[in-house]
Amino acid sequence: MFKLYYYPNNASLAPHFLLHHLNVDYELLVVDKQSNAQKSADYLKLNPAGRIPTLVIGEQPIFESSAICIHLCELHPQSNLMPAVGDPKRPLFYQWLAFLNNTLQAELMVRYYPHRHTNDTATISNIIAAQDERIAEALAIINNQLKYNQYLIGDTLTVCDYFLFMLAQWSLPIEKSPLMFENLAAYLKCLCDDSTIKAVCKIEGIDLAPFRG
Ligand SMILES: N[C@@H](CCC(=O)N[C@@H](CS)C(=O)NCC(=O)O)C(=O)O
Repeated sequence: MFKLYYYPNNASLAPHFLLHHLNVDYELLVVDKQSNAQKSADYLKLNPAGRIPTLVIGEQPIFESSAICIHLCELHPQSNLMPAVGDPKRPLFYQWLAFLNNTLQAELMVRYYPHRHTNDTATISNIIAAQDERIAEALAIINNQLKYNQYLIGDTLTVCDYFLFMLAQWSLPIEKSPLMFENLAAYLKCLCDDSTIKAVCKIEGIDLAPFRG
């Protein structure tokens, strides 16, 4: 039994997609971000970073969404959601997951929590404007990769696609939204028909209509 500490449409979304796709027995435990429950003493025992998500497997808590995804894929190699060791696509899998988690997601975090990156509130709008450009640069790189690839790493779905869908959803309100990139918009529209994405977005109350156009 897996326990996923989550909040709708947060960094728990990619692990949630994965748990659903793997058809494993899992329990969802909401971390009430509105009351800052991610900083409560009990939650900090599981995740000292005080962030969402945390996955608990038996007695073992794991935090960091990409680490959770990799671990779940390793527990379920038959799912083929991560290329096997020795597969030439394996390093590309690491490359793209790192790009998504350490570049695009990191830029989005600054974009949505700008007050954490300045002690002068007058500069917040400048931070947001700068981040919008940096996010657009990352989306352009992804858009280019999708020019000749059905999925991020070729012709099969991997956990990178679930991760990208999560970040694309977060990026929708940004000035140059993912829907303004031709290949990316077409890819996201197709992903909306994925049974896992449909089911999990329904559970988390995420509207897929903007992707469908
Ligand atoms: N690198 C972490 C980031 C997690 C993260 O920042 N989660 C956000 C929600 S999307 C959060 O918990 N924010 C609340 C806070 O920072 O207090 C991951 O990918 O798991």
